[in-house]
Amino acid sequence: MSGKLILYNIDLSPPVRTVKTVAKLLGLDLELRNINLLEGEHLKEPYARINPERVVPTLIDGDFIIWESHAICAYLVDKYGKEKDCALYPKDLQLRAKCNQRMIFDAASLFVRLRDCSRPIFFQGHKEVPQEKIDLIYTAYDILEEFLAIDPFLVGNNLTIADISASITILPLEIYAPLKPEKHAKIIAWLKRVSKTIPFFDKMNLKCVEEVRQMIHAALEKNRHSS
Ligand SMILES: N[C@@H](CCC(=O)N[C@@H](CS)C(=O)NCC(=O)O)C(=O)O
Repeated sequence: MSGKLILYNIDLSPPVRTVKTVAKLLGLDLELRNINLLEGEHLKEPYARINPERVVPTLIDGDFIIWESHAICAYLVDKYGKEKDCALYPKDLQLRAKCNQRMIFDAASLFVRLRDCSRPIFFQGHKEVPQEKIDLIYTAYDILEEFLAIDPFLVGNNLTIADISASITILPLEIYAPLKPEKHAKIIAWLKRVSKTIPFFDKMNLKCVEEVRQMIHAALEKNRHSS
């Protein structure tokens, strides 16, 4: 390694926690540099120069800069994974293609639905989450149930970075659209399986999700009382 890996961080961000989870599974140390999103630190220099998309996380490895949590995780496994870590991002081309597809589902469907509920509450003073947005989350859950119809994980029998990213997105999505045991039994069982497979999963995530839940409720309350 050319030096310490630097990760631009905010604990409350699911994509950041995904990268931290993968790095920890690989036994990598990260130097965390906190970015205060609520104060707009990510929109200004010097961060805006490092990452023109102005989102976290961003990873710096020597003179190499990469952002987008899924791309970061794939890079970390490819570059630093040992023999025992290979299954996290399968080398078999078809399994890898499926893993990429599931990660893009997380980035383009699950995370976007989460962002579309949260941003208007924190940045546009919205007083409630429209039912259409909640319905869209439930549609994404239905698709995920189908992904999990046969195999225990999103790509066959082993945990991959697709499971890590999607499960970490689902936890806060549940604040808006709770999973229903009668409809989402496979997702519920899969979340338990992921948390059992990653010994620090609950510790890494549950407190942060609770904090986000309280922030959302407080922001909604404040927005409802302002004219
Ligand atoms: N698909 C990206 C999403 C990154 C993202 O949107 N991160 C949020 C924090 S959870 C952010 O930086 N938001 C700032 C903004 O939207 O202004 C990833 O997985 O890294």
